[in-house]
Amino acid sequence: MTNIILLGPPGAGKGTQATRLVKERGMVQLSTGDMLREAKTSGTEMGKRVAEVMDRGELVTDEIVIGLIEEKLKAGGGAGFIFDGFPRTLAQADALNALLAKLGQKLEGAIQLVVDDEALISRIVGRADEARAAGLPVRADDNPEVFADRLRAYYKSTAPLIGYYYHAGDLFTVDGMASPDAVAGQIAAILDQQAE
Ligand code: B4P
Repeated sequence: MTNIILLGPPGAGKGTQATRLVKERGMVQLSTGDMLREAKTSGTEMGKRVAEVMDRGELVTDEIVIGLIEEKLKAGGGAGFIFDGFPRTLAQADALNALLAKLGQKLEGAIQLVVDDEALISRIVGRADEARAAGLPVRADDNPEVFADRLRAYYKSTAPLIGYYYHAGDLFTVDGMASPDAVAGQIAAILDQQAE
């Protein structure tokens, strides 16, 4: 089993790369963003609380997110889990280590996608424009004002994870400014090297 984290700011391409890894390697994507968007549409009290927080560009509580991940981990991970957008805080990182240990598993690495802030903003605006043009729903948090708050939350709560995984000897860095194919190539090289 190869369990990896895709780490990076909002719009870095974590979801894009995770989708490819599912197709190409039979891994299982655990996207907390997708899980929370699903919870938002459920109409439950929890879903309503989640919607308010996400639409402001803030982070949902560790308790909710860790609970969602724990449930999915129990279902099994095929060739391995891809953690997409999780962990986003140090408490979530500690919880993930404990959950994997309980299953007799471990993490092979955290792959950091490095993208500069300007490119992130233009990707998010681009995604919203594409959805609008196709008549699809636009994510409530994909607008420049909320995006600034998402980025602030990233630097405050999630960026410290880079040091956390670096000190654990688990950090790999890829150039997330490259094309999606080139980014996928860099990730494949890391995974193949780890498998040797
Ligand atoms: P997420 O759903 O995780 O959203 P994201 O970080 O914005 O997306 P991602 O990095 O996956 O970008 P994507 O591939 O889609 O989180 C949304 C919200 O949920 C958070 O703000 C928070 O409120 C909540 N949340 C989620 N997880 C949480 C947690 N663990 N704890 C607490 N709260 C949590 O790519 C974006 C765009 O870029 C796409 O349009 C894509 O086509 C384009 N793109 C991708 N790669 C590219 C490349 N190489 N070159 C050019 N464009 C590229």
